[in-house]
Amino acid sequence: MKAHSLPEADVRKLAQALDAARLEKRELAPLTKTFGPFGLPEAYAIQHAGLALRLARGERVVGYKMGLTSQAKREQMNLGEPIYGALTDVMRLPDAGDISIASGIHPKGEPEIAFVTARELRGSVSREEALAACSGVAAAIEILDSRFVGFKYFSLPDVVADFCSSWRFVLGQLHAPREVGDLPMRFYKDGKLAQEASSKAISGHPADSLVQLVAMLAAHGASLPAGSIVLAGAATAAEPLTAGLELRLEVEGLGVASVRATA
Ligand code: OOG
Ligand code: MG
Repeated sequence: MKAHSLPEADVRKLAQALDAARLEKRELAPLTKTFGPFGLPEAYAIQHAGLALRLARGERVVGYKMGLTSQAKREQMNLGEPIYGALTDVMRLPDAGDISIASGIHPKGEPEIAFVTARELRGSVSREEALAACSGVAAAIEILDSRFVGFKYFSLPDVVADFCSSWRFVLGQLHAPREVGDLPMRFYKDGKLAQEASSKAISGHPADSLVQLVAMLAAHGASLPAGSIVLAGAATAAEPLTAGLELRLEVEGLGVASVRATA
């Protein structure tokens, strides 16, 4: 992993604070406010230490998410550049299933496209190479939850340290890889259209999120293993979950993913 300037004891302490907040379902003030400022290399080190805590409890990494890959999300969060976080097996929900709001803090859902890789990807790859390494693509809903107060006013290092607000995700049916560069995406709340965008809102082309992820992993001395799930980032702003709400994403040519919130 890239060098960072925080003592390991601080990295562990901050990772444990976030981990405890998540498990106890309570909000935390932004770490950069309570602990003091730190940069992105430190933030990724905290995220990796938090992941180690989860792996020690038996969770398994199943892939990665990219975040802030669309202008709509960068504006909603008032933060400026793409970030990545690990996804584990316990974050995945069945399609068309339920998620209890009370099992989180203040969850939101957002419309995404997911890739599944069949071959390892490493270093600097082209969009074509990234797509050629995929065995599947699907409509996906990411359900974010931030451990920070009010889900707002945090800095890029805060959100990276906090697993990039990862919490749960849902994949629709997997399809064979296909052209996904400009697909209409419609996000419905209880059957009413709430958000709409082209898939090109995601990094200009969702596969470019995959390219960027592989480059960011390489900067941390890692590759993207075969069999990874990759969330390319939301095409639009996220929608808060409320009890009883059904979120449904339709991606033209790629099918549907849905989830229902319960109290
Ligand atoms: C950060 C995570 C952003 C996306 O798809 O853009 C993200 C946040 O919004 O809290 O997952
Ligand atoms: Mg997302």
